[in-house]
Amino acid sequence: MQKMNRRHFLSTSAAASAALIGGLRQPTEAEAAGVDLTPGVPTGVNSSAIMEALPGKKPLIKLSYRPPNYEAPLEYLRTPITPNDEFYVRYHLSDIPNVDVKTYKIAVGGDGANGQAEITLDELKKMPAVEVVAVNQCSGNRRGLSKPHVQGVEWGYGAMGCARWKGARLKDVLDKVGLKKETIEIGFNGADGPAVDKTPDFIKSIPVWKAVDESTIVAYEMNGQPLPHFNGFPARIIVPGWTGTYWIKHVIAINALTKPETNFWMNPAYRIPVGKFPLRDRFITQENATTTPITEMVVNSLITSHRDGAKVKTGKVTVSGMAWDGGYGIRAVEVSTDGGKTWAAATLGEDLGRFAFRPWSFNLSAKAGKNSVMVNATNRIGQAQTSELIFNPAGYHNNVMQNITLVA
Ligand SMILES: Nc1nc2c(c(=O)[nH]1)N[C@H]1C(S)=C(S)[C@@H](COP(=O)(O)O)O[C@H]1N2
Ligand SMILES: [Mo]
Repeated sequence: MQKMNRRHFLSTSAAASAALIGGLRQPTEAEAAGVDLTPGVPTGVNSSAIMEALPGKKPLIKLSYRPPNYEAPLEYLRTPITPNDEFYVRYHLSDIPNVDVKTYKIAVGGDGANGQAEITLDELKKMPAVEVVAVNQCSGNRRGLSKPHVQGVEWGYGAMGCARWKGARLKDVLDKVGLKKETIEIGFNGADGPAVDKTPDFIKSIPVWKAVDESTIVAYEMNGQPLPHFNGFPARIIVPGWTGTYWIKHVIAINALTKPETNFWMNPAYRIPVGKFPLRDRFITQENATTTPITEMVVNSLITSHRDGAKVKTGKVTVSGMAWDGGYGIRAVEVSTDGGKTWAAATLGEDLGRFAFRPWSFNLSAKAGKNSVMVNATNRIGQAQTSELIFNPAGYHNNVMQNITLVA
């Protein structure tokens, strides 16, 4: 299988933009022949994936069309802010309506609320606005790399992106109704629905302490623009630090709950084994003896400048990428060129806040032949990446240090 080089990438994206007007474009022959879209993902999956542009998007790696699951190729993750038309798309349900802003409203209530309210988009925009730069990463990002192999969408490295989100604080939205002291969780529903009756509606909840955190918002802007349709137009929940599953798109209901939300998407879905990951954020009302909902992201990094096996010239090579975590902030990124025996500090780039991608770069001297490059990020509470996969049945939280080979 041929590697997707820069030239190939540019020519296909130009062709794709030209073909965008008509909606879904046909893959080019080269794409259909199977470029190496997500290095490391099993061959069968790789060969069935193609680059395809959804309306309003540049070509993304298509993993499924109904529901739409499209990940970003490495090239889109080279900047700390991911452009809206390059941002990945993840859905569980196939019936995704085009929301009409004239009739759109969010119903706020639930048995834990003192009252009920309906909030239009205009009203949401009139509330005090806040901005937060935050990484949206699917819990299943890198699932395709899990060994042994697990069920679910075979994501490579690109089920993530980082954007500047603007909206009203969820806390202020909840203040419109007032919370009873018995409230333990805040639940969300979006306008999308299942295409077949047997798929449960996608409803998620978060603990009340996370809901009233000042960084948790109901966003209507992404990078200064209205949210793209496929990223939740006209409004979505942003839960900085936590994986994308809670970031409900096209949100139409926000409910204060006095009992734990029990639907399929809270349990058994989106669960991790208790005690296996070094996480602080707990979701106690959902915990049981063996599993707990996935919450904050684990500290992680990605090399975005080069693919595994990339050809380089001997001498100075600058390797760069992104690092991120669950909101403590990145303290250091280190690189090893001797398989992990010794490590040297990478240079950190612009700090867009503790929830954002932190760019890093490192100059190495490539010698003729194979050059190993390993990367490890550490956050401000001292957590670092793992060298061995922490296996779990859903393939979540894969933060194994990358170890790529550059060939000079
Ligand atoms: N309404 C709705 N919101 C949703 C989902 C969904 O299926 N429906 N999927 C969630 C999951 S699992 C993820 S990872 C993120 C992905 O966000 P994105 O599509 O904007 O990249 O959306 C979340 N919000
Ligand atoms: Mo997800």
